[in-house]
Amino acid sequence: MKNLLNQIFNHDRKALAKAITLVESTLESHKEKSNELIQQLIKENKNESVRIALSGTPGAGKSTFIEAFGSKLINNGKKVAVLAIDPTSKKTGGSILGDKTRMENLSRQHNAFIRPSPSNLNLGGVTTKTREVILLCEAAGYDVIIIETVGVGQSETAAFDMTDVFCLLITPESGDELQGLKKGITESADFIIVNKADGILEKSANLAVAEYSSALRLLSKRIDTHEDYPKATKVSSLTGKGIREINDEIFTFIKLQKKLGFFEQKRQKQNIQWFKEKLDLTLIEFISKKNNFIELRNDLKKKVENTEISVPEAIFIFKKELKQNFC
Ligand SMILES: Nc1nc2c(ncn2[C@@H]2O[C@H](COP(=O)(O)OP(=O)(O)OP(=O)(O)O)[C@@H](O)[C@H]2O)c(=O)[nH]1
Ligand SMILES: [Mg+2]
Repeated sequence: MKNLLNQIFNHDRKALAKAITLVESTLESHKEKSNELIQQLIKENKNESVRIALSGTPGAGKSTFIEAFGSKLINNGKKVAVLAIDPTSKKTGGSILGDKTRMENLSRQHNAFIRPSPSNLNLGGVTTKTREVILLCEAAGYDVIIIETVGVGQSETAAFDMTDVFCLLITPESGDELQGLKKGITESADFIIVNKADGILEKSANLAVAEYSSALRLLSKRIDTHEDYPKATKVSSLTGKGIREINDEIFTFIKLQKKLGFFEQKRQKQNIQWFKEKLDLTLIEFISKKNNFIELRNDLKKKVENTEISVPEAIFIFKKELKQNFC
């Protein structure tokens, strides 16, 4: 274990891949080793990383954006890891893999690490090990971690809960979504990036940025960021126009968040959130493995289905049984 840890700290990519496979494993014997690894890693890791979430509807240009932005980061001397929280990965086997063609330059770079999410999904349909994988990547020297997620409910929330900056990538045509997006934007995004601001779409991109900017000014401000955020900006991932600007914007934001104490606060909150999620999952896993509870659960489910008993009554019976077993 010590050996593997040292190799990771020495930026050994093979060791990193091996460690990721270990933490993603569901085997009990691997779990213990994985915990030991993460525990050591947290103690010894000195890396000051930035975790960025990039969310957007399918086809918004996320992979193309990461290709351009990631290459810029590498040119600036950074090491970049790209991970995915992808609710569709079960079907496609991780669309990010197929996407490697869209991240051709990046995937060839020694300082880039691109990893699809595994297909074993937890109850919420979101991979449970992304946090551990982030920590491993950071220990291996990756100082910018990009989490790509398709903008649908749970995976977006999961990405928000484990990153320092949340970027929402949209296309110029999605102006109509403005109303619907409003609530979600204030809750999560720090940057709204209008992509595809080139060719015939440039004009509508300008318009979209103006519309979003004025809409954002009217919204009530979040208390976990400086009042200048969220910000709307435009970019062309294809031509690279605006990539330098968004890069500067993101790092200015991080600096400000650190200065105001929000950065540390957010990470602490996320750690607690992680603990709660893990604990709940462990409890559910533990209880659902006990045969009598599975039987009781199925029996009560049937009775609820047949309207023999009400839901509160079913829960009451279940709780009584739990108490008898554990108290
Ligand atoms: N004109 C223009 N096209 C773009 C730009 N960025 C992406 N595209 C195109 O949009 C399409 C989708 O791009 P992707 O990068 O695969 O989008 P994605 O969001 O990763 O898509 P999914 O992984 O399927 O969710 C491709 O045909 C890209 O070439 C851009 O800045 N300008
Ligand atoms: Mg993609």
